Amino acid sequence: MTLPTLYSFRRCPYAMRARLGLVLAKFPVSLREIVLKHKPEAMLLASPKGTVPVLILQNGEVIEESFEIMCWALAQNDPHDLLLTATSDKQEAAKALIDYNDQVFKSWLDKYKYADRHPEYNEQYYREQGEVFIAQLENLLSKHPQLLRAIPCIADYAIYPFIRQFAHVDKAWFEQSAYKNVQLWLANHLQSDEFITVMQKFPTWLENEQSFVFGQ
Ligand SMILES: N[C@@H](CCC(=O)N[C@@H](CS)C(=O)NCC(=O)O)C(=O)O
Repeated sequence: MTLPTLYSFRRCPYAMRARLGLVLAKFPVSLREIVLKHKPEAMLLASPKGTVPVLILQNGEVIEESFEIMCWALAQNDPHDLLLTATSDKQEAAKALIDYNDQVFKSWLDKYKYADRHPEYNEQYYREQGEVFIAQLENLLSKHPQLLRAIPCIADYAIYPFIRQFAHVDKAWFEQSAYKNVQLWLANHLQSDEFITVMQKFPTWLENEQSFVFGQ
């Protein structure tokens, strides 16, 4: 049986999110690890916008947004209701958190990571803008161990790869910060089997056009 093809880049938080969705759904794909500076022609033909992740289904359908890949994978198999189909208010809350992450937090994160390329403000300023979201997560995590309930849902998995990047910009600062619930939540996810699986290293597809079965 041919598997769907996933174009992926190990260190991209959007691609991590998509791989997490596939692993959580136990849905295997044929993974092609790419290099952002040399995107394969076949990927650009399928998805001219040129971002990873891209999932190409057996029927030729192309899914080129990481959140949609998660939703597609979980729609195939979601024993823990990570999609929150049973609670529409939580489903909306999850979507709102993910939208804020992608539309607002991510751009502050990029400026915090590369503050020297954005001299309008300093690193601390960019970190403080990012902290608005971190404080919101801290508040949610003070109510339950995961963002919207006792066990993780799609929002936890879609968001923590980005919080990991934020924490890594200045680890010492993050570890001494007041965000104790976020620290614990992040540390637990980073030690999880799913995260270890999604961070496996694969040779790039460009070199020998070799794909790897991922997510079994
Ligand atoms: N909205 C997209 C964003 C994906 C995205 O921006 N991925 C980055 C890598 S982290 C990318 O491919 N950038 C293209 C490039 O750097 O050339 C999604 O959710 O999948």
